[in-house]
Amino acid sequence: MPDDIDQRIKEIEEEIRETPYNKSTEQHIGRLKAKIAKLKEKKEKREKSKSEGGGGYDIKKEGDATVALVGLPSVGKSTLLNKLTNAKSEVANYHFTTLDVIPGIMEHNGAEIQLLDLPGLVEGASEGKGRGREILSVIRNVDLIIIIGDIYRNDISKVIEELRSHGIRLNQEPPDIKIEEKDKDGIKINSTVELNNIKKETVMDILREFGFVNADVVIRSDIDDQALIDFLSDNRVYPASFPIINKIDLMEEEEKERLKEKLKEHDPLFISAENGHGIKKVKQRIFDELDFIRIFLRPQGEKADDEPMVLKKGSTVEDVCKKLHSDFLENFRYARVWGPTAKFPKQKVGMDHELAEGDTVRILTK
Ligand SMILES: Nc1nc2c(ncn2[C@@H]2O[C@H](COP(=O)(O)OP(=O)(O)OP(=O)(O)O)[C@@H](O)[C@H]2O)c(=O)[nH]1
Ligand SMILES: [Mg+2]
Repeated sequence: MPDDIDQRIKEIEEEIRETPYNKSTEQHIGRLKAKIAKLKEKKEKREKSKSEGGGGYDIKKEGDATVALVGLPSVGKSTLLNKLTNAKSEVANYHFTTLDVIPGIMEHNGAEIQLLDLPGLVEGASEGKGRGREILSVIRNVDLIIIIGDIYRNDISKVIEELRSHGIRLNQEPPDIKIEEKDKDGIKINSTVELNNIKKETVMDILREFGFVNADVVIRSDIDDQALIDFLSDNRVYPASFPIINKIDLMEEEEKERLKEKLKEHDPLFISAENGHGIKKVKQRIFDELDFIRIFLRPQGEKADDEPMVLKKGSTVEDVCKKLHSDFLENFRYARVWGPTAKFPKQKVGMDHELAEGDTVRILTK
C-alpha cells in the first residue's frame, strides 16, 4: 500500500536536502524537521496499533542495570555473552542463530549487571524488518548499549544511524528545557545559557509546529533544532553506549592498525570473544559506563559492612530501602549518613537524601 505519510516525509526530507543551511534558512529547516518528527510519530502510532498483540519480547529486568549487545548477525554477540556471564546462548557460524532475547548476569565490583543477547539487527530494522521493531523496543529500555561489529562488518556509524532513526540518542545529555503552558500571552522564551545553535524564532516555530500556543519556555542547555524536536517528541531515550570490534584473532597486526585508524572517531575496544582477549577490559568498561556508586550499610550498634551496596548514580536513601526489603520502606523513620554527602558525621536525613560514592548509611525503622 503506498503510504501517504511516507510520501510526505520523503518530500520534506528532499526539501531539506535541497535547502542550503544558513542563518536565514535555519528557521525554515527547523520547521520542516519538526514536521517530519510529527509525521513519524503519527506513523509510529498507527503501526503500533496495527501490531498490537503481536509477540514482543517479554524481558524481566534483573540486577543493578541492564545492557544490550547490539550488532549485525554473526559478529559474535552470543559468544561474548557466554564469556561475560553464566549464560549459554547458542553460537553458530550462520546468521540469525539467536532468535530470542537471551539474558545473562555478569558480576563485577559488587554489581550484578544484566546483559541481553539480542537477535542480529538488520538494516532497516526501524522500518520493521526482521523482528526489528521488537528488538528495538527492548533496546530502548536498557541503561547501556554495546554496539558490536567484527573485523569484516565494522560499520559502526550505520548501526548508530539505525538506532538514531528510532529515537535512540547515544551518549547524549537530554536537553534541559522547561515548558509551562499558559492560557494567554503567546509563547515566551527565556534562556539561562547563550544559544549559539538556534534562533529564538526557530524555537518559536518548532513549538508552534508541536501545537503550543501559549507557554513560558526556559532553555537551560545550548540546544539546536534537533535537540528541541527530540525534547518535544515523546519517544526519545538517551542511553550510554560504546563499540566493540570482535574477532581480532583473525587479523594481522598491520591490518589491525589500519582498522583502528579507520574507526578512530568511535574508539572501539578490539577483542576476541572466542579466545578471551580484551574481555577484562570489556567488563571494566561496562562497569564504568554505568555510573554506579558504592555505599556501605552500618546497622545500629555494629560496624559498617565490608561489602558495598551498588546503586545507580543519583540514588537516594529510598533506593537503599527498596533494595534491602520492602519492610524498610514501610517502617522507615529516618537514616543517618557518614561520608561525602553528610554535612557532618552521623547526619540525620530523610528518604529523599541523595547519596554518593563512599557514603555510609544507617536505616532506622519503627
Ligand atoms: N575467530 C573468531 N570467531 C568468532 C569469535 N567470536 C565469535 N566467532 C564465531 O563467529 C560465529 C558467530 O558467532 P555468534 O556468537 O553465534 O554470533 P552472533 O552475533 O550471536 O550471531 P547471530 O545470533 O546469528 O546474530 C561463530 O562461528 C563463532 O564461533 C572470535 O572472537 N574469533
Ligand atoms: Mg547470537
